[in-house]
Amino acid sequence: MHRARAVFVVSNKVGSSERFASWLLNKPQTAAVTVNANRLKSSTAAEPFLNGSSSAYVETMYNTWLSDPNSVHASWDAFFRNATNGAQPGAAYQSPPNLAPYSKNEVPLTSLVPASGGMPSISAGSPINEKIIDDHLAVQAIIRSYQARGHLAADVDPLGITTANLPDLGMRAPSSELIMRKYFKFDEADMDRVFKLPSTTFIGEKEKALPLREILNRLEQAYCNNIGIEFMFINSLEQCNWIRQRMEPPNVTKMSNDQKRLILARLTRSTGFENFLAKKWSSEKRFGLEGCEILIPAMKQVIDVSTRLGVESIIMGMPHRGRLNVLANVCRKPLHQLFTQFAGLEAEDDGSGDVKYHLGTYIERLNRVTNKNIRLAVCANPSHLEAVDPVVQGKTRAEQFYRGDNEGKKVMSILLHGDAAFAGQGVVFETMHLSDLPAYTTHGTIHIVANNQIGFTTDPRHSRSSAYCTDVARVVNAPIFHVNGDNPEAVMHVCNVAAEWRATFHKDVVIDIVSYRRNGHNEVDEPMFTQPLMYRTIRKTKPVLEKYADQLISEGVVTAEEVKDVKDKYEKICEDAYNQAKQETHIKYKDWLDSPWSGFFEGKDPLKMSATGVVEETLVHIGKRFSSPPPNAAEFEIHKGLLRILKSRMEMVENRTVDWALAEAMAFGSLLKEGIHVRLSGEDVERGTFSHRHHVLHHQKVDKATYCPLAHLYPDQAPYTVCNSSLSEYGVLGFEVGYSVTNPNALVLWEAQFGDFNNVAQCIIDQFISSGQAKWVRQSGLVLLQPHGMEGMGPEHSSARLERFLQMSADDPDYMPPECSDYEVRQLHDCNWIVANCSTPASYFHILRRQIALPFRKPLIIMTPKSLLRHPEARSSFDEMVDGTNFRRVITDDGPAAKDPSSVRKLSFCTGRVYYDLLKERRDRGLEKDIAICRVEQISPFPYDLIKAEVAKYPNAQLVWTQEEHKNMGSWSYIEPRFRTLLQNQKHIRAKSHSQEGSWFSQLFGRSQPARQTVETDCEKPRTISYNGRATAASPATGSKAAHNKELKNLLDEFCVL
Ligand SMILES: Cc1ncc(C[n+]2csc(CCOP(=O)(O)OP(=O)(O)O)c2C)c(N)n1
Ligand SMILES: [Mg+2]
Repeated sequence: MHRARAVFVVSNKVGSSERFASWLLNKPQTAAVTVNANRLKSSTAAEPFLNGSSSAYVETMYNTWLSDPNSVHASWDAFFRNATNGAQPGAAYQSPPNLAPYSKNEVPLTSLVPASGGMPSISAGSPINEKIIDDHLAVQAIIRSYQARGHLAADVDPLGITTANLPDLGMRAPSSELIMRKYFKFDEADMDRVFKLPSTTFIGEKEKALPLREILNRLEQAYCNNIGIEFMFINSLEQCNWIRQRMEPPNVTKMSNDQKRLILARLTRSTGFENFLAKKWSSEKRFGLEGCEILIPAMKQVIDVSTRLGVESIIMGMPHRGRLNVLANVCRKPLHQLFTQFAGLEAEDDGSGDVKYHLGTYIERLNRVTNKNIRLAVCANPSHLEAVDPVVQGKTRAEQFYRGDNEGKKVMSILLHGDAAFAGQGVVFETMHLSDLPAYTTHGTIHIVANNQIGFTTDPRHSRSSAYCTDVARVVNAPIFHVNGDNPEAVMHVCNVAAEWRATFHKDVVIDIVSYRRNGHNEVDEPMFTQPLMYRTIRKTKPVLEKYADQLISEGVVTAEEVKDVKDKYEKICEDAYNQAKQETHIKYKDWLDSPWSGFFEGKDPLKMSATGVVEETLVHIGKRFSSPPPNAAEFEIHKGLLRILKSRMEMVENRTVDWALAEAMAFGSLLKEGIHVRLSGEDVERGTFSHRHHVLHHQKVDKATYCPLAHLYPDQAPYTVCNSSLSEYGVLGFEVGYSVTNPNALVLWEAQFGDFNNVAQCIIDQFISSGQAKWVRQSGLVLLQPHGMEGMGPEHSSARLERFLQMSADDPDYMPPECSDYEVRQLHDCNWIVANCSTPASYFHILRRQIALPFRKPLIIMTPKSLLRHPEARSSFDEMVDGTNFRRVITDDGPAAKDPSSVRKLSFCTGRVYYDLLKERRDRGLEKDIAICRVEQISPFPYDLIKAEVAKYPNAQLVWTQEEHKNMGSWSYIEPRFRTLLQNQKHIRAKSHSQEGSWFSQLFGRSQPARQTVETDCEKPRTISYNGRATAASPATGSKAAHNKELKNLLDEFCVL
């Protein structure tokens, strides 16, 4: 608010009724038409429409008339002619012909005539007095002014300070006079004149006209009391009227006694909870809600109304402030579970856990007010403020999707924000921009800002350049309600309206609870260091519970005894839970899960993976459908280039081969057939950045007529969604994380336009994808498709920064897991994510399908190709995809080198597209017998078992890792220590396997070790692996094509050195 307020020269605050009365005092009149007054020779008193604000207009008209009398309206022409011809004062004006019938005017004109002022009276049929029109226009302008800018004068700050650190505390919002009335002058005598109300106001309720005094009174009440509303920027008149209808009529915020008692009870719990924690754990950080305790009753009110209007499930995201209180009093999470978080107990289950004010929860319970069942989830979130916003939206969208809730009537989201973070974090904007996109909308989010007018130690004037912390919401036309957190009834009214708004228009809405922070940023912080004056005021401010209790006692709604009784009862509840918590010996992370997958894990062997190959008939069916134009091809005209693409696809199907796009379509299609929902999201994914995918065919003559073949493969298939996203990485990737955690039986993929851009979403990658399961026991099978490859396209179109993903892989480089039959699945089970760089379409097909074949879910990061999409050798046969085939973590050489391995002089490992460069070079130089190439398709978790066998197969070969990335990038720093471990371990394993067969294995896995192949080598000293690739660099790729080619040549030359 600081900016809005600072714009005006503020005067000492007076009561709202005095406030508007003060500016009604008559000011000296200024001369009406100054420049040409003499020439007009007409008295302004006798021509009253020349007064005040219209003078500039009259002057302009006069000057225009002087240059060309025909250029002004006939009425002005007559007036100026009469005036310059010396008409008597008051006689110059001649009314223009009446253009509109008066039938709609239900107020007799005579009643609108001013009681005094010496104007001629109106009799039926006589011309309308100009002053009446002007005054009406002025009143209309004032009404509009209140509607548009009343919020600037509203009394929404419980501390009554303009900004947190203004020295002259006690300053209040600028008066209504300055904001709404500056350009309109009325006398005290005008106050009792009746004015007809325009159709754009509802202050009159059933009355069509009101005295000016009452008009102003009601406008003050509606717009300048404890609620400030921003809504006039909304483009829809219907929506503006809807808000006016709910905010303008007198007494709209009035509550029944029962409602007041309910607010008091909820406020008692909210306050009591923080007090209890403060008493028991005085030096623990909990980011308490003190100063904004009304947040809890506010959320409950939003939930009550939304439930009454049909919502059954609410997904919430919120930051640290008041989070424990929300879990306790909004979600009703068992208090003893909350209290055990303070006890420093060990966890019973796996994971590294998170601090207590980040954990999520999921609760299904009866809403006692509406008597309906409701599901409430608070998403776990990281410290990174606002990062959870898109995740909540994705989860909400997914839940709506699975329930078939296409309009968002059953599932909705609530996002809570801090004032500083809401204004400062760009992801808020990105999330807002998803709110109305067809494949991302959640049909309206209720945003609640716990606006304590401070961010850690920073005042608003230093933390934002906008008037309000909520200005970001204006971009999506969301109405914004600023409300004084110390007026509980005003807060509840705003919550009612916001919930109804969401249910009516299914659009975002913002409730900005202006409040304060009674303590420091956390309970051990000293706020007086930085905000001494603000905190002096805070110390003098009574807690809202006390204020409200006093109010209700004085109104006779409750007695002091009742107030005490409610307080004592809650304290007893807390005390009992505290004692129960003391009995606990362990905490369970599972108690804090925000997305339980009921039924998914039950009865499953956690190490049993289903097959990923598919019967040929299915491949053919999907291939043909995917290669065919729309069924109504005669009418549906697609682009000629696409016809060619479809034709070549069909030829591939007939030849039992696939390219990248076809393999992807077959993976998606076969999963859809199996009832797995597939969703592919990202920038331009429908066509594909590289124009290879074409999942949506566009009619060339009919706008918006499209056809998506994969959505029409089988009559009973699962739904397929492919959607171009907004140009956002952070927001959209967060969204897909949320979508992916909702249901394990879905393949959710996000594709970066180029992998290079994934770092814009780094926070989501770090905070949710790589660490989410460890922190919150929440699994996600999300797939990140990352176009990657050094193809001379410069520093920002080459590298998905594979090294970063690998660095975050949590497998220990010094530990080589023992071999066993289910090695692959065990490794996958234990890793935090999978990182792969596939070199063949079949590999891509299998790894996508494996995501669903796994008995658990892990994120999958795939480096995907660019030039390989069309590379003639990057094709796979159906033979590599049919029943009985599987994902090959490592693709070994099967050429001449493999026929005589002991003669091979070099074994080069590599991953991804560089394989094709190596293949060509080896062929061109006739080195196929001398160099073996082994492709590592799954880089992490590192396939020790397969690589070990491959190393052993070529006992006399030097070992090399060839990569196209720079040395400090790509896979080298990941694979090098693992190769070292593997090469050292070979001897060690063989020695151990004779003496202690099975013992350490059974300790680890609880059963005896399966038979395994031991590899004999002649090496006494461990072999080593050397590096072949680009040198280290700061930038991922050169911008010079020549330098690129030179670098590539060097690495290929080096590759061939024997
Ligand atoms: C992205 C990010 N940057 C910085 C921080 C450190 N930080 C934690 S709380 C906080 C202040 C937040 O202020 P506000 O949003 O107003 O919430 P409040 O604490 O006042 O409720 C900051 C800067 C963070 N958690 N996340
Ligand atoms: Mg704040």
